[in-house]
Amino acid sequence: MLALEAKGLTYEARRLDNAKGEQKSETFLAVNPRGTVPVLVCDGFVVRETNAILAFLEALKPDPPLFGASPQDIAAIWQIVEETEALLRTPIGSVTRPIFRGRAVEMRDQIDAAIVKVRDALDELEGVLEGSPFLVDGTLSAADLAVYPAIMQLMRGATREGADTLDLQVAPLAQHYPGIAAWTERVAAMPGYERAYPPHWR
Ligand SMILES: N[C@@H](CCC(=O)N[C@@H](CS)C(=O)NCC(=O)O)C(=O)O
Repeated sequence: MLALEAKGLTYEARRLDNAKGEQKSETFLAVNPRGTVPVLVCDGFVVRETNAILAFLEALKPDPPLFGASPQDIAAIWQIVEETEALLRTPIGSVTRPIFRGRAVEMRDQIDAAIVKVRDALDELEGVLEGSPFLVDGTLSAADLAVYPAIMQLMRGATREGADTLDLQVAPLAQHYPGIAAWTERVAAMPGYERAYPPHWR
């Protein structure tokens, strides 16, 4: 949805509640047999997989580019997009899932191991964002849009009840990672950000 906003495309957002089985309903499985989100439907054409959706939007509306223009920028953006899953989303999920489920105390060993990997990745991002407003070439790109939701997920988890019993050392973000904190504010200032913000995250 952030990419749709960045491209200035209009869309209708539909939220599915997986806990209520909505992603496995007959209606949704007819759209995406894998039952996963996100899914984009454009003029009856269905695209699943976040990165496939981003590539589709880039081809549909090249301006403004989210995947760069020079070979160097294109490579740098794809590198971050590809690495986000392994280096950020997976360890962040290992930290936040137990917190969201109220199981922080019993899952402490898993969280302690994962937060080390998360902080390594955050150190790297901080190094880049100390000297640049966005991750690649000083301009908002798919790299920022891939990393941002993962960081927000981490911060939602780190400020949840129960997280105070842990030693995450990530919140407040501005205290631990001022460059990343300032970058989150720049992303949040983009037009349409409020529209794209998941209502159930508030
Ligand atoms: N690699 C896929 C992952 C999709 C995915 O697993 N989405 C989660 C929500 S973030 C989901 O739908 N989980 C429910 C399920 O797998 O049944 C993508 O980036 O789109």
